Amino acid sequence: MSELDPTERLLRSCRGEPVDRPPVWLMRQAGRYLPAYRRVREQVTFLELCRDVDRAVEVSLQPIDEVGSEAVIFFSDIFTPIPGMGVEVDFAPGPVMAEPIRTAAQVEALRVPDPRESVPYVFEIQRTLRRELASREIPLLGFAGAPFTLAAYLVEGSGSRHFGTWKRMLWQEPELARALLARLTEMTVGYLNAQIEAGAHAVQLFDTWAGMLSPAEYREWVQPSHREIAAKVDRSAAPLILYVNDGAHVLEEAAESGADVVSLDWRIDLAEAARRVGSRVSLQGNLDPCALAAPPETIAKLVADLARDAAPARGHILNLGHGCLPETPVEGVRAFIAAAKGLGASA
Ligand code: 1CP
Repeated sequence: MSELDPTERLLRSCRGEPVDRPPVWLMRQAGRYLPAYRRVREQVTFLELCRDVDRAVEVSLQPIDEVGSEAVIFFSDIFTPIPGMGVEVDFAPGPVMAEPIRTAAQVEALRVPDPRESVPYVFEIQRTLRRELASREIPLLGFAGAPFTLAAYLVEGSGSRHFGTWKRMLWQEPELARALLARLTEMTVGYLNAQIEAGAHAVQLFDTWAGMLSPAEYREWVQPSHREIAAKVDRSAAPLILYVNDGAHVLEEAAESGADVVSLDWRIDLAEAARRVGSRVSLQGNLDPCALAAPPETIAKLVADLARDAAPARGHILNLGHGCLPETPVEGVRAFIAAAKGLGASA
């Protein structure tokens, strides 16, 4: 097959159409492992960086020039749209709520504003990126946090090992938990559709904490919001990628969410995942981010193994199994992307 441009390659892979080789990008590809990011970050706080259109565009583009990534994810955080709902959030370095959400009155007070008004800079960043990327034919990815993961932080008040307060709420005050998830689902649908309108070629939903539930709990507390989002987001304009961290035990449920792509962490082999999902969805992943500390030859072998294992899937996007870590050697990231690009040459 003749060489596709990176946008066409990504969109075709999402939809399970033939490609010359798998596309490649990395979750958290803009961040502290890059000296160029650290230089920008020294001048501003994380929140300022997310709201500063010029700087956010600059760090979003860094992975293209610095490591050769083939997609751009706009620089932001899953908590960016939350202050617009009336919740005060700070970063230290993860999200911290001034007042954790624990009562019905707090849930009822949550607003679902038009994101174009509450976070206009997000769409300005995306429109600018689309213009910057047009000549390079690089796709732009939008994203949002999934309702379950957002709720976990909102109720707990910050990151946590087990999110015990949030999990107790599921059992002690299920109606309150359901109301919170419903509000977040409505916000997420509007937020993703506004990103698609601003030019995102594809959008990713990050469910970092959904994997801590049993399969039955996942079907009750997670899958309904994924399905509602997949049904209401304009997937004809932009495919939906669903990332469920630690989700090998709920792979079938993720494949039946209505998303176009399921993004997996490294705890499952792509060959097994491909067998289990069949032709329902494409796959994304799934190198352990720590493996980027290996020598370049080892990384090249790991990339070839991932591509081979994922070959029976209807489509595959090469990526990590979770976000790139701050300690990651830049050379390891370059080796990962170079190996992915080399897959076409040997095919
Ligand atoms: O100090 C700094 O420079 C801030 C560190 C940082 C960065 C670089 C945070 C705070 N967020 C981000 C960017 C970010 N976060 C992106 C940017 C785009 C990219 O390059 O991929 C994205 C997509 C996210 C998404 C995100 N934030 C998730 C979901 C994905 C995942 O990694 O699991 C989650 C759970 C968060 C919360 C968050 N924000 C920041 C931190 C340190 C955390 C984790 C908090 C914790 O639970 O410990």
